[in-house]
Formats: sequence, C-alpha cells, structure tokens
Amino acid sequence: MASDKSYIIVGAGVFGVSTAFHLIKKYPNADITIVDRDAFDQDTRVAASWDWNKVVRADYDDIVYCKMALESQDMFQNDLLWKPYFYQTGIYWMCRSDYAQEVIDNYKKLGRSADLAAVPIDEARKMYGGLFEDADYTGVKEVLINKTSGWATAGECLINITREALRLGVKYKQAEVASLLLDNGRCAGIKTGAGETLTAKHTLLCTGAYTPKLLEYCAQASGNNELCAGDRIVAGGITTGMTRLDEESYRRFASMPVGVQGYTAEAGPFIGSLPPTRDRELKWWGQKIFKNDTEVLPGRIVSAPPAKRDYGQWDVSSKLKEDIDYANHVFYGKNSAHWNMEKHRICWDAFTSSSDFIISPHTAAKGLYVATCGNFHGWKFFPVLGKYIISMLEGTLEPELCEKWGWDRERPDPKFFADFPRHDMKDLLDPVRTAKL
Ligand SMILES: Cc1cc2nc3c(=O)[nH]c(=O)nc-3n(C[C@H](O)[C@H](O)[C@H](O)COP(=O)(O)OP(=O)(O)OC[C@H]3O[C@@H](n4cnc5c(N)ncnc54)[C@H](O)[C@@H]3O)c2cc1C
Ligand SMILES: *[C@@H]1O[C@H](CO)[C@@H](O)[C@H](O)[C@H]1NC(C)=O
Ligand SMILES: *[C@@H]1O[C@H](CO)[C@@H](O)[C@H](O)[C@H]1NC(C)=O
Ligand SMILES: CC(=O)N[C@H]1CO[C@H](CO)[C@@H](O)[C@@H]1O
Repeated sequence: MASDKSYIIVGAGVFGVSTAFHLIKKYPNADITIVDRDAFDQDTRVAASWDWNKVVRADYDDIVYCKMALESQDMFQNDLLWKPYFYQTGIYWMCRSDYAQEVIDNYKKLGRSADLAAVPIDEARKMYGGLFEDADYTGVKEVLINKTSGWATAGECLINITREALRLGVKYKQAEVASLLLDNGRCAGIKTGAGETLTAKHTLLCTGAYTPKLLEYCAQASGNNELCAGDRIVAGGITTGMTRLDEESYRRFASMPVGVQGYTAEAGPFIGSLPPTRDRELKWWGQKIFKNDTEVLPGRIVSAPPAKRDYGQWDVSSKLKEDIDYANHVFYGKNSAHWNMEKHRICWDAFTSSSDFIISPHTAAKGLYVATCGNFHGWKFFPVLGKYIISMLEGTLEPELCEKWGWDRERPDPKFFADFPRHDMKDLLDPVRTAKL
C-alpha cells in the first residue's frame, strides 16, 4: 500500500520539476519519483522547458499572472539558487494594442514600482544604440520599456534544479509512461511502455504537449473515456531559430534587451528575439503556431507532436525557416540582413483556449492530477509553480485559482488568444518529392 506522501510526477519540465522540488523541501521524507522518457541531462530533450533561453518578465495584462510573475522574478533576482540563471537586460516591447497601459495599471494596482515606461516610437528607436532603429513599426502605438525583465538560461537552470531535487531525495526514472493503473475510479500509479508498474497515492501529469495523446491511450487501456482531454488541451508547435553573431555584431548586441513585436489577437501571435547566449547565439521565435492533428487510435484524432522519439524537433521545413527570416527582418531590418541562420528547432507546448494553465485534480479518477499547459508562457514561473501545485494537491488553492486552472471550466472562444495554434503542420511542410526509379 502506497504511503500518503507518495507521488509520481510524469514529466520533467518546469511544472513537474518545480513540484518535485517544493515537495521534497516541504516533506523531506516523502516518496517522490519523476518519470520522464528522457534523461534530465541528455543532449536533446523534447521538453518545451529545455531550451537555450527563455524570457522572464512580469509585464502581464492578466493580474493573476502579473502577480505570480513578480513573485517568481523576486526569486530570480534575490534567491541564490535561482539568481545565476537570470540576466536582467530589460525588455523592448513594440505594442500595437493598449497592452502597455494595462500592464502599467497592473503594476500600480499591485503597488509595485517597476522601471516601466511607455515610450513614443521616435524616442524608442534611438535607445540601446539604435538596435531597433530599422524594426517594423507599422501599427505600433508605443514601446513598452523596463529594466526589470530579462531572460534565463532555461535548459541549464532546468537541469541544475532537477539535480538539486535529486540531491534532496527525489528519484528519477527514465521511462515512457504508456497508461495509468486504474482501480474502481482510483488512480494507483502508472504503467510504462516496457510493462513495468509504479504505484503512489498521487499521480501528477506534467506532460506538456503530449498530454492529450497520453490521455487517449489511458482512456483506451482503461475503457474510461472521461479521461480524455477533449477540447481542453491542444498541442501546438512553434519554430525557433538562431544565428551566431560575428565579432562586430556581438559587440553591438551583447547587452541588448529582450525584443518583442506585439500584435493584436486578430493580426497574430507576438514574435520575440532573445539576447545572445554565452556562445553568441541570438534567438528568435516565429509567428506560425501550428497543430498536428493525428489519428492516435482508430477514430481518435488529437493534435500531437510527431511520433518520432525526439518529436522530429530538428526537422524544420523551409516554410518554417522563412518564418524565422521574417522575424529577423521585423526586428532588425538592414542591420541583420547578412546574418546566417544556423540552427532551427520546433518546440511543442500545450495550449488552452483561455491561455490559462491547468492545475487541477482530474475529475475522472481519484488520485490523478494534471499540472501543465504553459501556453507558450509557462517557463518564467519555474521557481513558484510547485507551490501552487502543492496547494492544489492539498485542496488549499484559492477558489479563484481553482476556477481559473480547473479541469472542468467554461472555455472561451480561442479567437481572442493570439497564440492559439491556428495553422496545420501539414500545410507548412516542404513538398514531398516522389522518388524516381
Ligand atoms: C519556442 C518556445 C518559446 C517559449 N518561450 C518562453 C519564454 O520566453 N518564456 C516563458 O515563460 N515561456 C516560454 N515558453 C513556454 C514554456 O516553455 C512552456 O510553457 C513550459 O516550458 C511548459 O512546461 P511543461 O512542464 O508543461 O512541459 P515540458 O517542458 O514540455 O515537459 C513535459 C515533459 O513530459 C515528458 N513526457 C510527456 N509525455 C510523457 C510520457 N508519456 N512518458 C514520459 N515522459 C513524458 C516529456 O519528455 C517532457 O520532458 C516557450 C515555449 C516555446 C515552445
Ligand atoms: C549548473 O551545473 C553545472 C554542472 O554541475 C555547473 O558546472 C554550472 O556552473 C551550473 N550552473 C550554474 C549557473 O550554477
Ligand atoms: C503528426 O504526428 C504524427 C504522429 O503523432 C505523425 O505520424 C505525423 O507524421 C506528424 N505530422 C508531421 C507533419 O510530422
Ligand atoms: C521608465 C524607465 O526608466 N525605463 C527604463 C527601462 O530600461 C531601460 C534600459 O535599462 C532604460 O533605458 C529606461 O530608462
């Protein structure tokens, strides 16, 4: 019989690792196992959380995430454990909506004084040595600028915090989770692809973009269709691209802020450009966010990452590479026209139509919980996610958050959410050349 303080956490991204870390701090003798198909320190991982770098910012128009991001950023700024991964470079956000003003209002409501300002375009163009002088300002109302945001070395931080959790007593098992152990409406653990079983009082799915597909398998294995995600979660992919800066460009761009091109929900997702890493690699993410509808079981269609072991993340079509060239152009125009795009990767995350996380008991089985759906913005909450997830597990999460992050809740029309996957991967592939004999 599994002890009360036993936990299986499927998925070693920020949602899973943050939970394991906070749990072992709170209950040093708890029995906690992270299960992931990838080793936490292997060369290539499928996790969205595993990346060269991610934006850390608290400029949200949604006050819940604004508050939570400030809490998280306080850790990145002040906590010795998190500080080494954070670079406080500021952010340069070209706004085409009233976003800047709403963000400033939120900071006021929360009684925070951030170094935050909405700057007219002409003035903004001259800042930071004119790095963004040749950006595309079509439709831009003003530029939101502040010093407090920045970016983190995401993969390194994820790996090192995982290592710290293991040092404190968390166990790590590398295995593919194939289904759940269900008995009389209660989840008692998981079954791996190799047929091994693992039991615990609590089973938490932090499985990112793979969640809908996994739940289809779990539903089929148990005959309980209520397990399926249905229209709650959609897996979406986004392309990232990198260039290695030459000597001269590096000197100019080394201390740049995070750049963001913001659009209205009708016009499309925001595009970002991240400052160069220690290896002088400057990164963009593109504007095409796509799903990959797949018949995962006979008659069961959900969006899922490609079936390959690494989600095929390095197989990037020329159309998706063009998406990165476009991003490069709208940020730097002539200043970067000569840069060579060296690396491209597709990153898969889980989306809800409201852009809210799901942090909730699963209503179809006792002992089963879900904590994922980063919606392309979840990484920055890494230091604090686990605290909220433990509150959920223990039934002490604020009612407002239970409602917002619930498994069963009303879900809005995704048309108001600019980043919701609107493209289909099949339309973005290179034409298939048929082999001639
Ligand atoms: C291109 C891109 C840029 C982004 N930029 C930012 C940013 O700048 N700032 C920000 O805050 N956020 C950003 N995000 C969002 C952020 O990366 C995600 O929201 C967050 O990392 C999701 O974390 P997760 O733990 O839910 O999932 P993941 O990190 O994807 O982890 C899921 C884990 O579950 C494992 N898994 C899944 N199924 C199984 C199974 N059946 N068996 C075993 N293991 C399994 C996977 O191997 C994986 O390790 C970005 C996302 C993308 C794609
Ligand atoms: C992360 O861990 C590695 C390996 O232990 C170490 O070399 C590196 O300095 C750590 N990174 C930070 C920022 O602490
Ligand atoms: C979509 O995913 C399925 C497997 O889940 C895979 O067979 C298919 O090739 C994928 N589509 C693309 C475009 O890779
Ligand atoms: C209002 C304000 O002071 N904004 C600052 C944001 O950060 C940049 C870079 O550090 C400054 O130049 C701005 O003055």
